[in-house]
Amino acid sequence: MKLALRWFGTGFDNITLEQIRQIPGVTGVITTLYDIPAEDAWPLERIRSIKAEVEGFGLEILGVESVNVPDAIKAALPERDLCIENYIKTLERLGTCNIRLVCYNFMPVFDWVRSDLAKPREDGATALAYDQEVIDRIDPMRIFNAMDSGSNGFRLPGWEPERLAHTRELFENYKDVDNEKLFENMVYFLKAVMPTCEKYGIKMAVHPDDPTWSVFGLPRIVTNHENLARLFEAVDSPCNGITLCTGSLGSDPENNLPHIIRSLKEKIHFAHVRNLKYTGLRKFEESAHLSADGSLDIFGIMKAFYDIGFDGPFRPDHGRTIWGEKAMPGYGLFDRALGAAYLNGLWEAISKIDKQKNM
Ligand code: DNO
Repeated sequence: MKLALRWFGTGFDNITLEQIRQIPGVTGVITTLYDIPAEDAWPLERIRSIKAEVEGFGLEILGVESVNVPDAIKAALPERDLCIENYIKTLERLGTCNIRLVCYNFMPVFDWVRSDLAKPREDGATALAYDQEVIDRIDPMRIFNAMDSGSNGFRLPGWEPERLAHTRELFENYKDVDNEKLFENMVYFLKAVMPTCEKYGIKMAVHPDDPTWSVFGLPRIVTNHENLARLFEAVDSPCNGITLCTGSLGSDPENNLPHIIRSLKEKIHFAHVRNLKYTGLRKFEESAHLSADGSLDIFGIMKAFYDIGFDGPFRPDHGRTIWGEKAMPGYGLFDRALGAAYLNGLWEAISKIDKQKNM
């Protein structure tokens, strides 16, 4: 496995490449061009320059998270084909620069949603949390303000202010889009980009919906094993795969993560490993990565990745905000570094025990 940390780029992230390279075992970053609107093709020069910057610190760009898919594609608006052309240009330029992993999501209007970005925990840290009852009381037109005001002044991934200034119009676009239509639109998009992905060997890794159920009445389809299997059957290419995000898929306690990992195998292009604690129905809080701190068995999850021979990039995911750090909620340095150390430890133990068994 290759261990990575998500980095939002100079000017957007307060964490530096210098700090990231000091986390044991981390050999690369997962990054993006954070300021490019989803509709636009990424300029080749910008890709080259961020790659040179990362490599200057002895790190590698192990993948992009995200090349965002515009709502015009998700909702099949008239500009969809033009947006797909631009998406393909971005893929070609990434391929030219030997960047071969692209994480994206197919959630309408909003990316991940939380009801609280800094919920105090018993240990004195704060963490991201979700409570459906609280979400049900929020006017969807005001959710951007709620997320933005808790962001500590950072621009949150998937919550671009320019785009979300038009929340009402964005909702309008989806008035006739149900789960089935969204699925069709996703298949249309993937079929259009697959030939370019195959040409350059780019793995498209869809991020599961977070949480895995409909929020504000919008459709959501990347939610469980059954839906994923259907997607991989509809667009049958080795480049069509998933970002196995344990926290997102794991928001639904019905999703048996080690089982999903074992059955999806080579469809897993990228992994986000984090823990969460169920606190009620459709209610959870994010916890430290350690299994005992949450409801997910992180050892069982890492063992499943080991057993399928997973050799793609891994990253610790959202952390708590600890030790007084002023951080983007979920993306501070300290708790993600602790998470990375823990994942390293599990991996070393699992692989050494396995090797001893075979001696
Ligand atoms: C949030 C992230 C998401 C993810 C996108 C991928 O912390 O997990 O914003 O990056 O959904 O496109």
